Amino acid sequence: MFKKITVSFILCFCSALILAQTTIKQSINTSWTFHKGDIAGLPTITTDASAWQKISLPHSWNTVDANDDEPGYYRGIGWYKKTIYVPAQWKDKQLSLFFEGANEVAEVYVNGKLAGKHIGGYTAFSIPVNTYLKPFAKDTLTANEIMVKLDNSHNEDIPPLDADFTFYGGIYRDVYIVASNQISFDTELASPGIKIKTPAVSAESAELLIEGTINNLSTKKTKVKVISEVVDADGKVVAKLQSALSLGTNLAFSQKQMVANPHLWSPGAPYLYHVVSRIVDASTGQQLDESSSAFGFRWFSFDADKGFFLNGNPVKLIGANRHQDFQGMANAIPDAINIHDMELLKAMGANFIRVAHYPQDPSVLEACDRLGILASVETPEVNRITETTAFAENTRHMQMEMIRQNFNHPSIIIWAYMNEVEIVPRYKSGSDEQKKYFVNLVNLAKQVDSLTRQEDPSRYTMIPCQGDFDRYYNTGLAAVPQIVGWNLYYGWYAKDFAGLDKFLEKHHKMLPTKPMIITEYGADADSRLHSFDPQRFDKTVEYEVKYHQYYLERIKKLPFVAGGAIWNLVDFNAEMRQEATPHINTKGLLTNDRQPKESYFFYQANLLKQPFIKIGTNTLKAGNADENNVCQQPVNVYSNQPQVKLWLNGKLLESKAVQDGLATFTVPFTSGKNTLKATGGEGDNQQEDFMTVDFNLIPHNLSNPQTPFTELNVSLGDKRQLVDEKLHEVWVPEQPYTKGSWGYVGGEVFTLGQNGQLPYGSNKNILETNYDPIYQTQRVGLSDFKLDVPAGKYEVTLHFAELTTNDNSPQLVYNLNNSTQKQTAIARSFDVLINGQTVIEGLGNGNYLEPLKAYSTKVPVIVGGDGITISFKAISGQAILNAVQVRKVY
Ligand code: GCB
Ligand code: CA
Repeated sequence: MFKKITVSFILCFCSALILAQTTIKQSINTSWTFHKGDIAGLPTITTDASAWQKISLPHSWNTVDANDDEPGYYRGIGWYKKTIYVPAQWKDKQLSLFFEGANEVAEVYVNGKLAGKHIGGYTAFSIPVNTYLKPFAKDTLTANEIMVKLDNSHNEDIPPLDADFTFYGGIYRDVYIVASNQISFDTELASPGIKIKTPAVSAESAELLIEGTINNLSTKKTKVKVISEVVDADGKVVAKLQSALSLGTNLAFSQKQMVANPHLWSPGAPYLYHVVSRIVDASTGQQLDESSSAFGFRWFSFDADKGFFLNGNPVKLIGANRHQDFQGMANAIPDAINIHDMELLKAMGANFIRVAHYPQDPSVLEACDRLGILASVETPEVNRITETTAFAENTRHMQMEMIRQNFNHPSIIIWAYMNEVEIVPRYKSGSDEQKKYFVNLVNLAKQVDSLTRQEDPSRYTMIPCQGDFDRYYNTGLAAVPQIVGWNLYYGWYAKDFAGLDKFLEKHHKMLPTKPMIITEYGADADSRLHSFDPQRFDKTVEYEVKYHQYYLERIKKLPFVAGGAIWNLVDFNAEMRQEATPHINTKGLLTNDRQPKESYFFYQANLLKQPFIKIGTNTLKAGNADENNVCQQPVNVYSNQPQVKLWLNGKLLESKAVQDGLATFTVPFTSGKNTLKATGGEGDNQQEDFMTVDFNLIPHNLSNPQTPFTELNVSLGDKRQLVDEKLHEVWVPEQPYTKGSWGYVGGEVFTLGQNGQLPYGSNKNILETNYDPIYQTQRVGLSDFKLDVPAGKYEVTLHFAELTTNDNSPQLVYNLNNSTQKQTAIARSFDVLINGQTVIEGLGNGNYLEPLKAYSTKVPVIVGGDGITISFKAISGQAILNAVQVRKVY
C-alpha cells in the first residue's frame, strides 16, 4: 500500500514537471549508423543491402586516412541514419534538429523528405522538422527516420578552400532534438534566443540590455510577459525585469537594467552573471519558454600605441591559437577535450585564445568565459577566396552565424575573418586579373567588416594577414579591419629573428593608427627530437624553445604590440604536410595527444604568478661516456623563481640564476637511473620537481668489461637525438669512428643542396615507418661503420631510405623546401658486408631501395675478437646508410 502511494506520487510529480517544461533539448548522439559514400536511391529507398557501420557522435570519417601513407583523404559523401522516437506529448510542440557542427554541406532528411540544408562545416544550424514527421501516435512514441547526407568535397563556393589543416568530414559535434512551444524565443541562425548587451560598463555602474524576438506560430493573438532574472555568481537574483507584450506573429523586446558596482569580468577574476528569461502567458501564468545565458561586465579597448586595455588596465594578450584536433579522433572530439584544452591554456598562464581558423565547439567559449580567457573567433576564409556571389554569400552568412551564435560570451573581444587570404596567388603577379581579384577581395572584406560592426559594435574586427607587409598594405586589405593580425614566422620560414623587429617597426610606422596583434608565431618540434645545438628547421624541442624565447621577449617589451598568439596550442593534422611526423603540423606546445613539450613549461615559467618549477627533459637519454665514465649533458629547469638549484642523486650540483624563466645546468649522467631534483623559492614559495632519467651511457671503450656494451642506435647524417619513450630507445647522432669506439668512416651528410633550407636531411615523408626522422637523414658515400665491441652474439639492424626523388609535384605553400632546385633521383646500387661477409647484395633502386620508403633488415652477427665492421661497396653511384642499430644478445 505504502509503496503504491509513493509510486503514484512520483508519477504526479513527473507529469507536473513535464507540463512545466518549456523548450526541451536533448542530445541524440547515440545509435547512429554511417555509410561512407553515396547510395543510389537514398533517402527514399527503405531497405538497401549496403553495410552501415554502427557509430555514435561525435564522428569523423577521416580518423584513419588523414594519417596513412596514401596521399589525400576521403572527401565526398557520407550518409548518417538514425531513428528518433517522438513522445505523444510533443504533439503540439515545434520540433527541430540542432547540429552544433557537421562538415561541410549537410542535407537533413526526415522520413525520406528533405527537411533542410546547411552550408559550412564550423557553425551550428537548426532544422525544423514538424512538417515531415509521421502522425503522432496516441499515448506512445512514434518512430521517425532521420538521414543526413553530408559532403566534404571541395567546393569553390564554400570557405575554406585551401588551408594548412585537414577538412575532416563528419557530424563531429553534438546533435540535439529540440521541442519548443508555439510561442518561443526566436533562435534564428541557431542563436541562443536572447541577446545580452553591456553597452556601458564602469566600476561604478553597468548598463545591461536583454534583447530578443518572440515567435508566435500559433494563430491566436496572445498577451505574454517576458520576465528576466539577472543572477549573480552566488545564485542571488540581483535584478528582475518584466515586459508585457501583445503578440501578433512575432515581436521584438528589449529590457534594460542598470547594475550598480558590478563585479567585473577579467582573466584574473572571471566573474560570471547569468540571465534567465522566461515567456509567460499573461492570462494563465503558464511558462511558455525559457532561455538562459551567462554574461560578464567588462569594458575594453585597443590602442595603436599602447596596446590592449581591459577594465581600464593595460593587459598584454598572451596566448595561443587552437585547432579542434586530437590524436586518433580527427575533429570528432568530445566536450571534455575541448574543455581540458582551455584548462591547459589557462594553466600555461595565458589570457588569450585565437579560435582559429573557424568557430569551434560551444564548450570552448563556455570554458573561456568560466576560466577567464579572452578570445578572438573567426570564420574560415583561408589562403584565397572565390570571386563568386555564392562564395561571398556563404562568407557573410558564416560571419552572421558566428556572431549570432556566440554573441553573449564575455570572453570574446574580436570577430575575425580571412586568414592570409593573399597567400595563394589566384593569378599571375601584376596581371589585370590579379588586380581585379584584389579589388574584389577587399570589397568582400569591407562587406564582412561592416556587417560585423553593424551586428556587434561592441567588439573589434580583425584580419589575420601573413607576414608580407607590403602585399596586405598595397592592396588595402590591412586598412579594412579595426585590428590587423600578423602571422609572423621570422626565425622559422624566414631566416632571421631580427626580421621580426623590423617588421613590427614597419607596421607601427606605416599603419600608425592600427592596433595590431601577432596572431601567429611558432616553430615545428617533434617531441621526440632533441639537439644540443638547435637549428632552424631541425624540428627539435630545443629550437622551439629558442624561437619562443625571442618572440615572447618582443611581445612583452613593445607596447604597441597588443599581444601574441602562439601557433599553436596543440599539434594538429594537416594531411598534406611533409614533416618529421607526417601529416602533423608540430608547432604545438602540446603534442596531438596533449603531452607538453618544453616550450609549454617555458611559458608557464614566464606567465604564471604562482610559484612554478619544472625540469624540462626526457626520462630517457643517451650519450657517450667521457674518461670519468660520465656523460655531461644540459638539463633545462623552468621556473619563475629568481634562483633555482639542481640536485643529482641527492647531491647539490649547482645553484643558478633564472633568466626569463629558464636556467640550464650541465649534469654528469651516469649509467642507469639518475634522480634529478630541482628546487626554487623559499619558505611558502618553495617549489620542487623530480625526475628520474634512465641514461644509456655508451662506453668510451666498447670492450671495457667494467662498462659492458648493451645497445647502440645511431641516426646517420643527423645531429639530433631521437628519444623514443615508447620503445625505450634513444637514437644518437652519428660520429666519426675512433679506435676502441664506434662511428662511420668516410662519406658526407645528405643535404638537399644549395637551395635547400634544411640544415641537413630531407623533410619528405618516409613511407612505411613512424620513425621518419631517422630515415630523413643519411650519410652518403661512407665506406664503413665500425664498432669495436667485444666477442659475442649481436643483432645488427640496418635502415635505408632513398632520399632523392624525381618528385616535382607542386609544393604546399608551407613546405620548407619549396625553394629547392628540381630534384632528380640518383641511381645507386651497393653491397653491404659485415665482417667481410656480404649480407645485402646489390641494394638499389631496382629492388628494395624505393624513393622515400623505409627499408630495414636485421642480421645476426657472431663476433670474434675484431668487433663489427659494416662495409659499403658501391657498384654504381654512392652507398648510403640512414640508421643503424646494434644490440648485444650475449
Ligand atoms: C600560417 C597559417 C596556418 C599554418 C601556419 C604554419 O601562417 O595561418 O594555418 O598552419 O602558418 O604552420 O605554417
Ligand atoms: Ca592519407
